[in-house]
Amino acid sequence: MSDAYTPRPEHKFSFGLWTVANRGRDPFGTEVRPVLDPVDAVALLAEVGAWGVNLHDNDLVPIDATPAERDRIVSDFKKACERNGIVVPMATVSLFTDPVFKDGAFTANDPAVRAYAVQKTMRAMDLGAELGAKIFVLWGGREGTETDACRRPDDAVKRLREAIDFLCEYSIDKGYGYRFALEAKPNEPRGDIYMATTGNYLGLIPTLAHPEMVGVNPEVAHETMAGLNFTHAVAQAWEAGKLFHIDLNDQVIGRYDQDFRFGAANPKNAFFLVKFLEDVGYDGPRHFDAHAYRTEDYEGVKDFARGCMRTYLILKEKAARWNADPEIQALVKEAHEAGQEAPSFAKYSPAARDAVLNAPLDRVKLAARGKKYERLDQLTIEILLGVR
Ligand code: GCO
Ligand code: MN
Ligand code: MN
Repeated sequence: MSDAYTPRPEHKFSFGLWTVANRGRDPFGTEVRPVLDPVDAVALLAEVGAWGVNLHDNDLVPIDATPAERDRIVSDFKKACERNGIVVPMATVSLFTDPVFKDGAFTANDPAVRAYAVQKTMRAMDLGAELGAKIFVLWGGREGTETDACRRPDDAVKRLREAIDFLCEYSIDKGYGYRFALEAKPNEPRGDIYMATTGNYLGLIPTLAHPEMVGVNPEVAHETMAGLNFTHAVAQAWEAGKLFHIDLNDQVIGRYDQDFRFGAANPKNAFFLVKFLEDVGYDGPRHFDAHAYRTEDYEGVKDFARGCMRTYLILKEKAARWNADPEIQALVKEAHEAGQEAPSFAKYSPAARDAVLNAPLDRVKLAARGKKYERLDQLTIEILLGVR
């Protein structure tokens, strides 16, 4: 049965191979689910109605595969994607799993490790291009420290820039047409990661050689772990023209990296996020970087994946309802009205300068106005709780 909450290709819902094939290992316990072959993961995603699958190089091709093994695996995977009508919108690289990256990848102190990280990324870009990916995510999970005795943090920034600049040139050289999406995280697996927030990357990007090729991939859990407002980070990225990709999941502030099903922890925050993405017309992939509870078998993984997409679509409908609600819209309109005659300072001129300097703005009268946000928020909650 299909309804308004049935995922369709135009919704651009994608999952990482590493998300649905996540086997539930954690620092205290072993895997609880059997290995899921990438080919079977693609079939699972098609079954639940997803549009795309994303992958790290080594989600698909083992790090020590021979060239012949690699080609066979990639060819089987491509066929599975075609058979199931699943696309590969984004590719990425694991610069965190192998022990070689214990001191970082692009920022490691050993120049040979840094070169290996760049080489591995170039090969992952080849793989992604072969599968049709146009977005390349870089998540520097190991680019950080437990002790700052190891290097000057500004050297890490310089090394990161050097690597990204080189990879942009490689994409141009090969005609891959990639857009790089940089993903921040405050900590885990390192004690502290250098590029802790989306804002850090938005500061780095204008200093790159090809800033037009580079944007961000904000993740709900990552800004939330740091106690920040995720939608604000997304909005700043969007406003800067840098929202190239997004990682949707959920997370309670102050906990370990939870990667919960989208909307599972804080539906109100998820609502404002979906409303923002839909209001501005974000048309990139809606990628779920989350995984099923450790209690689940693969039927539960399907419930998890279906739940991510269904919650997104329910919240999208709630956002449309919010936008169409006359009382809510009247409150929003009223909240934006000028309390007094307000001179414009949109453009500087001697006349505008004098108008602003001489405006008889009454601070006390302006401060006395109630904003009615209690009512506005309550109406929002009532929409979310399904009574409005
Ligand atoms: C994490 C990250 C990763 C990245 C992925 C893509 O917290 O582990 O979110 O899942 O998104 O490695 O580069
Ligand atoms: Mn994450
Ligand atoms: Mn992520």
